[in-house]
This record gives sequence, structure tokens and C-alpha cells, in this order.
Amino acid sequence: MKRKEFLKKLSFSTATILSTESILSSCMSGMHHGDTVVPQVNSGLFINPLKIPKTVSGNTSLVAQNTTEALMSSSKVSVLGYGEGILGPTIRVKNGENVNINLVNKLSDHTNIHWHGLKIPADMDGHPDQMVMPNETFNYKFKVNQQAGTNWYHPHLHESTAEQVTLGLAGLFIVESDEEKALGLPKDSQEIPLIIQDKRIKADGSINYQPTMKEIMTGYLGENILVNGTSKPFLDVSTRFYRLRILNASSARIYNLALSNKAEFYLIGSDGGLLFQPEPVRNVLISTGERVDILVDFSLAKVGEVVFLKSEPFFTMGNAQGNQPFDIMAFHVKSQATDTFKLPNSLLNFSKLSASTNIRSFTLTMDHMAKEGMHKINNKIYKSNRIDETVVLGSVETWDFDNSIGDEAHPMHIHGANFQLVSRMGGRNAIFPHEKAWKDTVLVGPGEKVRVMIKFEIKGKFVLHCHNLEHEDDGMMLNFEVK
Ligand SMILES: [Cu+2]
Repeated sequence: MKRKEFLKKLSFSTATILSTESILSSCMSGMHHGDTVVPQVNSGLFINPLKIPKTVSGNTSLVAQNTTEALMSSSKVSVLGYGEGILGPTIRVKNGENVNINLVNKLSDHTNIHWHGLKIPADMDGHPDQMVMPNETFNYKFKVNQQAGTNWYHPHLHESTAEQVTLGLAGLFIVESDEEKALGLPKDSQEIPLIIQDKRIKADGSINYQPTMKEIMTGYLGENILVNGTSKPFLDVSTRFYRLRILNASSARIYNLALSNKAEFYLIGSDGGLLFQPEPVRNVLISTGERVDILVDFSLAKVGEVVFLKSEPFFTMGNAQGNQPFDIMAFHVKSQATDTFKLPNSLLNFSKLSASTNIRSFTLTMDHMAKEGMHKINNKIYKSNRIDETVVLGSVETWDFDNSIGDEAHPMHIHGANFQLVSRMGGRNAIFPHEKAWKDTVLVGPGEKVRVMIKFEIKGKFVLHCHNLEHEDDGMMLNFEVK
């Protein structure tokens, strides 16, 4: 059976088994556009002040728990968080610092923390083997040894990562350095973290994470776009430069970020830290797990103007999403300001990897007839006790993520190492400005083969996986060991 026919049959059969509640809530919370879940576009004003997660040091305690949050209205609903309310605090440390974070598991389920983007020892990385059971604690202790950048943390379990992240377990982990400080980038109230997630909302206002069979294939897409756990958010700004540290913590939704006034903005960083130089762009496609650090010059707008951060349509990532524009948040340009900030010509000098000792290829496929796990890497699904690849410590290798025959998007993420892009063949056929820095997650679109060079500096057992969290939970992951 061809995949399209299969999808047609499947969408019919899943429609018949949907519960009354999910039919009701999907009718209430958004539109289904054929097979596509479309974000609500013109449904209400952006009237909720953007929540900003509190900032804590690297010496803290995170309590994973059931908590409440006013998500869609002023009445509080049940969510998950690393403290009071949805999400977790922003952890802010300086490169070289020792981190000591105690995770307390107050959930009824097991959990753990993966420090996405941090290059730390394998036994602290939150491998799916390393579980923290209910009512137990785990002390994450490591030294930060990497350049300044926007990283994040979230649970990393085999088969239930998506649910815990979607219900609220995620937070930012920002690394600072003297080199970065010397650039004088906008800070304090001009440095804004934006954690973007899409959610499906039940009739009672709480989050509905019950992916259908189709969504296990394509990824869970919610109709409501939240930023820092705020629905329809706005932020007051003045006519000056702002630094926005943006994380896509959605399960599967990709955003083509742009400003509603079509103004240029400047990419200054990506997953693994700063770029060589600011890159002026008018849009950036950010897949799940990726971060972009951007500068927006609101002096190009007039006082009284409203500028939206929005997602523009895109047509290169399969059929499930991308064909509608929608607003994400509003910036109210409220006051005039004199800005002394000058955009630097250069940001950070880092060496380009140029020689590797080995090439490995990872073929990404979707086998809808498979008995366990439809999404595969090299025709395998994840097995925790199987080491799929062994890598020599200190080596630089070339890895190909090959989605040439696939028709879905796979944001591929590696733990315990960073990489640099070498090429993208097929599909979009280009390396984009935000991909010109160290990265840990790269979007491999349908028909694309992305080649990266990876430097392996930490020994131990780590995972490579797709960061579409439904794909990951379905088994699109493998182990590699550096020794
Ligand atoms: Cu995937």
C-alpha cells in the first residue's frame, strides 16, 4: 500500500476512535485543515503579559512535580513544572563554573534531565538508561566547559519524553563567558528568553497530550502557540535593540520565524554558541530542539506600533505543517529610547573542522508496517543495551543524516558532542545562516542528505536521535559509545 493511501485509511480509522472529549476539544481549540492541524490565526488579541521564567544559579534544586498554571484563561489548570507553575527556571552560569543541581522527582512517573547542548560527562547527560524514580532524587554535578550559548534541559526517557516535555518540563540553561560579555550585547530587560511550544487544549483548559496514530507518524501539532507558557503573549519594548534567545521546545512543530513588519533581524547565535558575525535575515526556520539567538532593532518601528513575531508559511517539510502563517507574540513599541548599542562586525572566532578520520551514514526511514517503532535509523529502532556505533575519543568524524527517500522532517540531535555543517544535498540544497555555528541539532528535510563533522571530546555512551519527540519516543534513536 502506498503511504498516502495508508494515511487516508488511518485518518479515517483514527477519526472513528477519537473520544468525544478529544473531538470536542479539537473543535474548540483550533481548526483541522484537511489533514493538517492549523494554529488559530485570528482568535483573540495578544493581551497576556509575557511570563519570564525566573533566573537561578547553577547551584539549585529542581523539583519535577504536578503544579498549576493559568494557561489559557485566569483559571489555573494542572500542568507539570520544575517548581511552581509550568516550565522551569532559567539556569545561568559562567563558563568554567561547577554546577550542582538536585533533581527531586515528585511525579508519579520516572523522569530524568538531559542537558541539551551541554558537553558534560556521560553519567550526567540524562541518558534514557539513567532514570530517577518517583520520590527519588539525583544530583547532577558537572563543570561547564564550553562557549557561551543558549542551551536547555528536559526529561529524556525512552518512549515518554514527548508527554513530559509537552505538559511542561523544560527550561533554559544559559552559559555566559568573558568573550561574549566583551561584545556588550543587549542584556537585563533587553535580553528576553522565548520558549515556544504548541499545545492542544482540552475543554477544561488543560493540556491534551494524546497523539493519534497519525501524529505518532508525523508528530503532535497543537493549535495553540504558547511562549514561556503564556498564551497570546505581548511584551512592551522601547525603540532599541533587544536580544531574543529563542528555543523551539515543541514536540514536532517547526516555525519559520519572521517579523510582521518584514524588518531584517540579526542572527548572532545558534545551538552551540555565537556565529562568526551577525547575519542579517528576514526569516529563520527553527525545528524542535534548535535555538536561535537574534537581535531585533525596534528603533525601526514607531512608538505605538505593534510588531508580531510570527511564523511564515513554508512548503519544504512534508505535508503535516507549514502552509499557514500565524502570529506567535506581540511586541508593543511603547517608548522612545536612546540606544548606545552598536552591532558588532564580528562575534566569535572559532576554528572550522576540516579533516575527519571516518565517514558514517545514517539512513532515516519510516516503515509504517513495522510491528514496533515505525521510524528507524539504519533500519533499526532503539534498543537501550545495544551499542550501534563506537567512536575513538578525540577523533573528528563525518556523519551523513540521509533522508533522501523520506517524506518527513527529522531534526537530528546528538548528545555529548557538537558538530559543524558541511553540506546539505537535495531538498533545500543549502546551508542557512543559523547553521554556520557549532550546532547539536540539524533539520534534515524530506529528500535531504545533511553532512556534518563532529568532534568527539567526551567518552562514554550517548545517543543520537530525532528531536521530533513522537519520532524519538517511537524509537528513532541509537546509542554510540566514545572510547
Ligand atoms: Cu524524526
